[in-house]
Amino acid sequence: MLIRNVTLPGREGRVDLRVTDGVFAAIDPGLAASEGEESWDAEGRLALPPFVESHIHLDSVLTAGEPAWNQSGTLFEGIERWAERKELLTVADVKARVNRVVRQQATFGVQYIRTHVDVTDPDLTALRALLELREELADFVTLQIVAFPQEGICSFPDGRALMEKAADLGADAIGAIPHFEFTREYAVESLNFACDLAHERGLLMDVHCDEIDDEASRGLETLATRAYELGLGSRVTASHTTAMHSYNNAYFTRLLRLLRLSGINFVANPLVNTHLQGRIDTYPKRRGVTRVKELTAAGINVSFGTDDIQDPWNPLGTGNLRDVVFHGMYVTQQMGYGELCDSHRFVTHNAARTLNLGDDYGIEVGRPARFVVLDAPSWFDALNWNAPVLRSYRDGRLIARSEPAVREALF
Ligand code: 17E
Ligand code: FE2
Repeated sequence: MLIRNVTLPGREGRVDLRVTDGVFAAIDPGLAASEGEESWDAEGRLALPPFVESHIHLDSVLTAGEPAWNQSGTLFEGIERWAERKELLTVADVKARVNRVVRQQATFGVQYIRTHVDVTDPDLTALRALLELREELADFVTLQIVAFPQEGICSFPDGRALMEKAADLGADAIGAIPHFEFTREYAVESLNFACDLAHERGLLMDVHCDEIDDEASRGLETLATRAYELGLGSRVTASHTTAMHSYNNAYFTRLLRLLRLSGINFVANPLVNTHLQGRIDTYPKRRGVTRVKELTAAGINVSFGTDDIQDPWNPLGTGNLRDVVFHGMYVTQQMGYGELCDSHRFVTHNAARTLNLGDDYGIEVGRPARFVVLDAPSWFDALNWNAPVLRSYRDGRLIARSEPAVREALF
């Protein structure tokens, strides 16, 4: 198969992509279609590697208002509302909602999803559903499952045993939630437990870390230290880290050295954290997004995630990562032309690094032919105009498509 005349980010001129046996066989200008070879002219449109959703809670999608809405807009009321909905979960219910959202995200060019799944449930219902879906959907999307203890590891009955059970059942990554534990001691203990579990089992880690407007919430220093000492480094991710927004600069500057040394990744969720954080501030009201610009400048890997879609923590959302980048660039004040041109990286290459996707990801000869073609000549235009993903290919197979949007002024 030949996809002719695509634009690649950072490369002058148009190139053709030849795909043979599901792999990029050649990437060059002016390739000639061979006899009978299927070919499509992209007419200069942008091709990118698939989008990577580096942080979402698929178990709770499409449950907003069931049985009650989050009226205060705080993280903590969200956790209470979710606890009510969690009682009603069945495997069939979770699978139906997740199937819908995964297909929705596929139409926006997403092919990799790291999902947190609440394991503070004695039946582990959501985890069982997601483990089934990871297999059933594997030809279309790579699902990475984080065992996420929404109500704590040390503060929830049998929390440690549930985490171990989740690892036994096949979770890909271990989570934690230090800022929700009853005490600072439990916060540290839960992080030590989670790091040891990930280390022993050879699993990835992704911690909901300091998602609170409390500058004294300092789980991150413990996580980064353990990651450093155990040599877990880039296999570890600190998600949210919104307390970092409130850290004093002296503390942050000292912390930055450790973060760099540790090699851990960060995920910011700019849509949801600008909604959940700052809720008990009067004015000035904090934005509550971690220090993306400063971490990036220090050479630390940061990606952006959706966090959630129409659930107790976010009444809105479609799963289009363009919206996350669009808002994220505004709220982190990364609006320089060069920053905007590169900003797809927060949901492509940087996110792939968060997921530890390795050398299989990217539009390069010899790699799996996974890519999307957007209806725009550049990422700058695609971002600005919310250009649809016209085609999404996975190992050379077309797995999702959309039509160009038609808009015209009638005067
Ligand atoms: N759970 C949590 O602890 N934090 C969040 N932002 C969401 C769920 C969405
Ligand atoms: Fe989250």
